[in-house]
Amino acid sequence: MKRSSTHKLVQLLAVGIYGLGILASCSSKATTNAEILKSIEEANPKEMAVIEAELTDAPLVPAPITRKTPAKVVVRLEVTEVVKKMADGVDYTFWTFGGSVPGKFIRIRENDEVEFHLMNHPDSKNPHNIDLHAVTGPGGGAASTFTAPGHETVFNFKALNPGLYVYHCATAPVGMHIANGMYGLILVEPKEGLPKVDKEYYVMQGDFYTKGAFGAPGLQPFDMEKALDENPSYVVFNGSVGSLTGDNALTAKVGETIRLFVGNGGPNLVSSFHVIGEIFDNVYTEGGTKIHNNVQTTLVPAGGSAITEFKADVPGNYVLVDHSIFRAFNKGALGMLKVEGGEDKKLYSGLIEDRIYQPEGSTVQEMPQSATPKAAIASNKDMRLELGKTLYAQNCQACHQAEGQGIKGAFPPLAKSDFLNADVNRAIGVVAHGLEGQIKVNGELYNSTMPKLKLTDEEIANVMTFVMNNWGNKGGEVNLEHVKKAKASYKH
Ligand code: HEC
Ligand SMILES: [Cu+2]
Repeated sequence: MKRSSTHKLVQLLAVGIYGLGILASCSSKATTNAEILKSIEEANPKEMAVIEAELTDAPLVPAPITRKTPAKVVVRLEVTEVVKKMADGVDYTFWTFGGSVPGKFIRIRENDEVEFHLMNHPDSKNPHNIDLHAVTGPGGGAASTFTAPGHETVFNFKALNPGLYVYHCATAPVGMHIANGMYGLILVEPKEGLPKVDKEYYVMQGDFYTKGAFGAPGLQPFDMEKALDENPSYVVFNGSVGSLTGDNALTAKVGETIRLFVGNGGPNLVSSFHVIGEIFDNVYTEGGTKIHNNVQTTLVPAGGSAITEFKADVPGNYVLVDHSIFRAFNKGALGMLKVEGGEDKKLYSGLIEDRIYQPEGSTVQEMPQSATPKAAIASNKDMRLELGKTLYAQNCQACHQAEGQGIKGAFPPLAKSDFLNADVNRAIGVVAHGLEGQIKVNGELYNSTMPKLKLTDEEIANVMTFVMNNWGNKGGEVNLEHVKKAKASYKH
């Protein structure tokens, strides 16, 4: 204590003289003693604190760094090879930094000196190493961290550049190690820290290559052919389909500021990261220092990152996607941010009106008196089936899929649906009113939202007749009477 306070005094004196010198020689630039002291401390810290790094699993990130000086930070990261869920009913042997995909989030400060320990669990079948893009040095650390199962390697590095960096395994075959999930993010906070926000989350995209197609059940092996063709069966956030939906959704309150640390492990695809219904106020493009304002979609390269910030102004569900949109709706790259709080109708009104639009000269003019649109009326079951087929393609197929098979974890099947066949009235009600909340279909839980669609009773009868007479459902005809009754008795 005493020693360091005398040190301080000597240093302050030195700073004082140095500062006077600067002030005398350069009057245009006001430099305070405190600033000079700080810069001296930065350059040669006296006694560096030794800190054990706090590591977190996605979507959580360690707390912001409040230290004003660099420290010696000890990072211990353990590689394990584990079987985990890729999607409902689909398993995969992931190779992980810390037990899950993406790897643990590491948070350090510019000029920190990191003592990095890489442990490879004795049960692993492969050697692994680590290349941290935040490291200046051969292989980003890979050259010093080749670690056989049951071994631990150690190396030190100094975090020279602030930014959000990807780390990944770089053991041959490199592509396969990355394709199996060996990547994560390390944040090097700038000396001055990042501006305070209310919520911070960790989201990392990756593409996966399985022998079976999307949704094919069971333990799926890695498919080298598909990886070479860059034709993934899965593109997901945080290691699995549904990792950020339903109960796993990110949350925020109206008025809060949100920062997403977004990474892309690849191995192959570039992400067009977008949050449906939000505009990023700030994007630290490619995880660097430059901030772009008012961005809709930001590119996150394979092996790259971005930091996005926005304020939650309007309550509702916001969907995180790779805007290469088939990946989102058909391969898993879809997450959810639930924003709760009061509405401000000035910012977003919700639907105010839905009325018939008939431009002048429009051909739809047979019933000028009527407020309802002219729709084809089915006079028999065959006609219902015919019309229902088109209605299905236009209104349902995007979610429930062409053969009514649905998408596991997101959209329940209509094909052989026990939910549907057990109570057709209830199903009609679902189509007429929409549905929110948890339901069980063929043994799978769904906890999502089916929107209220704008269909007439006639159209509902047709599309439901079509659904009931296809894909192994129990048949029958749904007519106008059924729809009216079902609507009247519907409660959910
Ligand atoms: C935007 C996506 C979407 C569209 C479009 C959509 N649905 Fe759904 N549907 C869902 C979701 C999600 C659920 C489950 C809701 C829940 O979890 O509470 C669902 C549930 C259902 C169910 C009950 C569960 C089952 O599998 O039997 C039926 C029946 C149904 N939808 C029929 C239809 C029909 C018919 C159409 C077209 C007229 C349609 N849906 C259009 C998303 C959609
Ligand atoms: Cu590896």
